[in-house]
Amino acid sequence: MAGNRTFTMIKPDAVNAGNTGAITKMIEEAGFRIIAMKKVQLSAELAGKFYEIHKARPFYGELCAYMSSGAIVPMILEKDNAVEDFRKLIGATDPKKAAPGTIRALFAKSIDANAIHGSDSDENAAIEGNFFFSQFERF
Ligand code: 3AN
Repeated sequence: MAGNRTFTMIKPDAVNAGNTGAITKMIEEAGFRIIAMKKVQLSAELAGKFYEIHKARPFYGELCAYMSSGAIVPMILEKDNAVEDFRKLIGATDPKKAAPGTIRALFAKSIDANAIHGSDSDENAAIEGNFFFSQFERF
């Protein structure tokens, strides 16, 4: 059975552009319940830890620099089939390929500054949620 939780972060481009509220509204209107949410800025070192699985990829350095360049809004979300349904809501990694009406089609600027993150599996959703939130920050 598919898990009912996923993890997301609104990225610096979207936070800086003042789109936190509009994106959060789309998330709630799509039926996701916000279990945990905060606004933080990662150090380059912590961004490197978060994206450790991408360490071998050519864009790793840029990705870590970008993700630590400004505030982000991480959240844990709950809904049936959360991981898959949330990936549909955000659209493809490259906003030029993201389906119309998806969060990335509406708000992303480029493949790296692509507005929002969504976990790609139940296992990673749990790891990523635990990276940002303690047991006392979940509702
Ligand atoms: P997604 O976030 O859609 O699961 P991944 O896991 O392939 O995409 O990549 C993780 C993050 O790395 C993306 N959200 C994006 O910000 C960045 N990224 C992916 N591919 C590229 C690329 N070719 N150039 C620059 N950044 C990229």
